Formats: sequence, C-alpha cells, structure tokens
Amino acid sequence: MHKGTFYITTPIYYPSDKLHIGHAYCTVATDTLARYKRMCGYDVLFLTGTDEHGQKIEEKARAEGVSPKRFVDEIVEGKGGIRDLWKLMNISNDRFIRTTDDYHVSAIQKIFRKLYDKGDIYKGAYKGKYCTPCESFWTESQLAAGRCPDCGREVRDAEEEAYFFRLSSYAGRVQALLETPGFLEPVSRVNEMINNFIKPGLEDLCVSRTSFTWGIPVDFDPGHVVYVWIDALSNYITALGYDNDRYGDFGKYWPAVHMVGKEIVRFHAIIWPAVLMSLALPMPKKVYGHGWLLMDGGKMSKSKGNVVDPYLLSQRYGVDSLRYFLMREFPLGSDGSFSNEALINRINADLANDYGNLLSRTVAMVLKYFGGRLPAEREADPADSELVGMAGALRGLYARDMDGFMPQSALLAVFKVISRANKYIDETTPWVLARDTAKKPRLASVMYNLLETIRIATILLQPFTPESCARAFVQTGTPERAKSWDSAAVFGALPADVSVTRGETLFPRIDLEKELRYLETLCAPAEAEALPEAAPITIDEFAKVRLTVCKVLACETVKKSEKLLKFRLDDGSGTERRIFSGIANFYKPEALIGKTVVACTNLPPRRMMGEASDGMLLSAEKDGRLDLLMLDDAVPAGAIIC
Ligand code: ME8
Repeated sequence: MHKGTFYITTPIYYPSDKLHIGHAYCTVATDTLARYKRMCGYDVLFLTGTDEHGQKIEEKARAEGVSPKRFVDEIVEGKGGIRDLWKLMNISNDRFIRTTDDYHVSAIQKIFRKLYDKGDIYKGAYKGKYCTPCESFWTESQLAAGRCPDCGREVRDAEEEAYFFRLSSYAGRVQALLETPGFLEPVSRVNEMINNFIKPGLEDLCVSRTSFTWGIPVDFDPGHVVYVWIDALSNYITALGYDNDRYGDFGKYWPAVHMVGKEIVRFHAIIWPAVLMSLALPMPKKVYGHGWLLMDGGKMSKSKGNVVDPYLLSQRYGVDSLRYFLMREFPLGSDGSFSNEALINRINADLANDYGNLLSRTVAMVLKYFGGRLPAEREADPADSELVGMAGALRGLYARDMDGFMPQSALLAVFKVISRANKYIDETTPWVLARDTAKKPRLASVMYNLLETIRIATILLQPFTPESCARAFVQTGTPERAKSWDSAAVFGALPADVSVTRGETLFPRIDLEKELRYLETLCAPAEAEALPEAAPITIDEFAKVRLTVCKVLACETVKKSEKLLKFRLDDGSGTERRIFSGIANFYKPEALIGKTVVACTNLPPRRMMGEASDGMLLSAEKDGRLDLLMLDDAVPAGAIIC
C-alpha cells in the first residue's frame, strides 16, 4: 500500500556547457528526497531534464559551426554528457525531459494559445535599448555606462513587436500564495520575493522574441518564438502529459515540489504560479530555493585550485562519497563554500573513520569471535541502554529532518548514533570479553547491538549512499525484511543468529596532501607549470624552432591518463606523426578530428604512456582556460610557420 503520490523536480539545466558541481548538488538533493519518499512508501515521480532553447545556445552552436540541435544533442546525449552524468551519479529520475522533444514543443504551442485566447497574452511593443551589432535588447539598468554591456558599443532606442503576459493582474493572488506557509521555503525567501518583486509592482512579462529563431515558434504568428522561461517552466506539466498524449499521469502526480537554486526562485514562485493561475491549474505544492555552492569568493572556476567537474570527482572518489559530501557539508537552504580539501576531509572523517570503520570492525569481530554467526544466547547490560535507545529513536528524528528539507540535519542525527556505537565498542571492550568463555553471551549481545545500530543507520543512509548501503547490508547479513523503512523503527529486527561476511572496505581513506597535489595539476596547469620570465632571444634562436602545420587524422583519449589525448597527424611529410598532448580536460577528442593545428616538430621524441610522442602541439593558455591553436583549414599540412 503506498502512502500517496509525490512529484519532485529539478530545474531543467541549460545544455550550453558541461554541468558542474553546483548542478550536481541540486540533482543529488532532489534525488535524495525522491529516494527517501520512495523508501517511506510514496509513489514518487522524479523529473529532471534540459532547457534547450534560447539565444545563448543558438550563439554557442554558431560559434562551434554546428546546428543548435546537434550542439545540444552532444551535450545532453553524448558520451560524458548530462544523461551519462546522472547515470554515473546514480540519479533515480523516472523521467528526463528535453524541451526540444516533440510532445513538449506542441504542448507549449497549445499552452501559449490558451493563454492568448484567455486574454492573458496580448500583442504589444517591447521598448528598450538596442545594440545593432549584437542584435540585443537591453534595459536601461543593464547598460554599462550607457553602452552595450556585451560589446561596449553605443545603443539606440528601439521597439520590437512582442507578446506580453498579464503578470501584473496576478500580483495579489501571487502575494497571497507566497504568504501561504510551506509554499516557498526556506521562509527567508518569502520576504525577498515580496519586497524585491511584488512591492515595487509586477510588470507584464514579455513572452515572445523575434530577434532569434532557436525556440518554439508561436504557431499563430510566425516570426515570434516563445520566451524561453515560458517554454522551460511548462516542462513540469508537459512531462506529465499536460496538453499532449506522450504521458497520461498529470491528474495523478500534479502538483509538484520544485527544487531550484535561489537565483531562479523568482521564476518559480511568481511567474510560474501566475501562468498556472491563468491555466486554472493547481499551484505547486512547494518551491524550495536551495543555496549556492561558492568558490573563490563566489564564482565557480576551474582555474583556482578546485576541480568542480562532478564526473571527474565521482570517478576518483566514488559516487556515494561525493553524494554524501554534498548533502552533509552544506545546509540546503544556505550558501556554502566548496573545496576539494573539504570533500576529502569529510570522506575521511565520516565515511572512512566513523561509518566504514564501525562496519569493518564489527564484521571482523563477529568473524573472529564467533566464526561469522552469532549464537542465540544473550546477556543484556545497563551499558547498552543509551545506544539501544538512540538507535531506536533515530528514525523519528531523521524523518522530521527529511520531511523538513534538512538532509544535513538528518545526516548529523545518523552520525551521532554511529559515533555513539564506536564509543560503545571502547566501553564494552569486546576483546576483553572474548578472553573469557563465560562472557560469550555478553559478547554476543554487544555484537548484536552493534549490528542492529549499523542496520538502522544503513537503512537511513540509503537515499544518500545507495550503492554502499547495499554492500553494507551484504556484509552484515541483513535480510530483505530488515532493510525496510518500517524495520528502521524497530531495534531487534535482525535475526538472533545473524551471520556476517567479510567484504571490501566501503570507503578507503584518502591521502589528503597527495590528492590535493594531484587535483592541482588537473585544474591549474598555468600555475602548476609556471613559466619563467621570458628572456630575450635572437632571431636566429627563434628560427631554430620548427613550427609545422598539421591536420588531425585521429585523436583519442589515453587509458589511465585523465590529461592526455593521443593525436595522429598529417604533417605533410608523407609519414604519420604521433603526438600526445595534455589537453583532455579541455576537449573531446572527436571534436578535434580534421582540425588544422600547429606542432613544434624538431623537439626530441619523448616517451609518454609507453609510446613515443614526436613533438608538441601549441596551445594558448590564460587563467585556466586553454585553447588549442587552430588555423584556417585552407592552410596545407606541412606549411612552415615563419
Ligand atoms: O537556470 N550552486 O538552468 P541552469 C548550487 N534552465 N546550485 C547551482 C549552482 C551553484 N553554484 N550553479 C547552478 C537554468 N546550480 C534554467 C532553469 S527551470 C524551468 C529552468 C543549480 O543550467 C541550481 O539548482 O543555469 C540552479 O538553479 C540551476 O543549477 C541552474 O541551472
């Protein structure tokens, strides 16, 4: 019997670039809550996806010389893309929506028309400052010293025909909704919305554009595309089958809980409710505006000693460790500072030392003292009562925190009990009890209490570290019925004669110093290989350097190396040249095939990863950004740079 439905969503991310740890943070938080609700017996629908339209994506695709659809396909579906990332990170989403999916596109056109037919969308003129070279409209406040903030050129007053949504007429109802307890959390965001947006007066919202084409066309007025936020927000209902027949469970799952970053609370708590009001649909159950992961005083960046690629971090430290860190380190509603050091310290302290150690010590003792299976005889002691009491009460505390969107507090509660269990080992000194056969029943009680505590903690850790918990259950011989949510409230659900199995260490300790040095080489090539002050050279010395134009025939990643790409090049000599280059963090190999590059071809060959590398490819580097030098493809292979 399920307890009802629970529909939870992440923002749909822009596939304009690779996702970073901030995106992973929101998705892991949502996944953890979805897994928690499933565990409690809810019928959960968890949705994530990608927001694929808009000018920014159109421009990025143009810069790469591909169509916008091809550009987003690669980032979303390609190797190491967004879908791969969520698979790797064990994200349990039930659906994945792309706003370029046909069913979504046609549903958006219907929704736009509905709003128009209702009179909530009208045609007007968009007035603003226009930068002709950039083809961009700006408001007065967006300008930089009165000029275009992008290119710095002069702007002019201009008008563009556009559709507007009557947001202003929903201000009263939206304010009442914002003030409804539980709708927008954390509560601090409610005043932010009311003071910053409602009180100054809501203006009607421009919901169509004519200045670019990569969007969903307004079907009754060609030339206009639907504003990307109307397109994007509606994903939450089209993904359930609203105005389309791809799915049929809108009635079953709507309304949703929307997990979003604080910067887009405004769209979800003001604009989206107003659109839903206009469509006469129920309001979202909740909008939760989580905080940001910050680094280097605010900006996520690869250049300043922090690796922020969730793919890389998951592969190196384990998905569960990264998931745990994200949920344990930062309170969900506030901002927090991300650092690789904090990540490694947290894994070592909590997962390796506290939880992992408790598990491995307990299993090792049951094996050593009882051959792996506990006897039925027991001898309780008053010394057990605190641990047994804490473990028995844990599920209640945990549920209160999880229901209150406080996964960090829930984890703190679990780890308090884990620490208590480690202390219990020191207090009961099983190694002393083991010396006296008369104390075997007492020793069995101590072991059982430890296994029970581990079992309850493991059930509750499942939403955070699902894979490791499954392995812990195997080691502790926990039968299926003793893994359930219900059984987490019962101390004593393990069979009396439980038997354990030795397993691999769940969370190996990480050498902090060594890892930080390693991560530094990945993320700050410019700093790691600081260039000496350039000394003057003569023209003859310069002429000694042979720079040859080459065509990339093939390019591939190198096993066991996260940095290197292996190139096969046509250097015009008729013999293929092989060069290894440490740029794998910046390029996908398939994107480089056919490119015209420059190599220094009179360096002595070097052995790299067991093979000869004959030369060096030239790149341009600044502030952690790296660009392989590429020439116009008309330049022939073998041309000498002079
Ligand atoms: O805004 N810390 O997409 P987006 C924590 N397509 N979370 C972060 C973060 C950080 N530093 N950086 C990003 C969009 N996020 C729209 C959404 S929804 C209908 C459309 C997370 O790719 C956070 O959840 O810019 C934020 O709201 C989201 O990624 C923005 O992702």
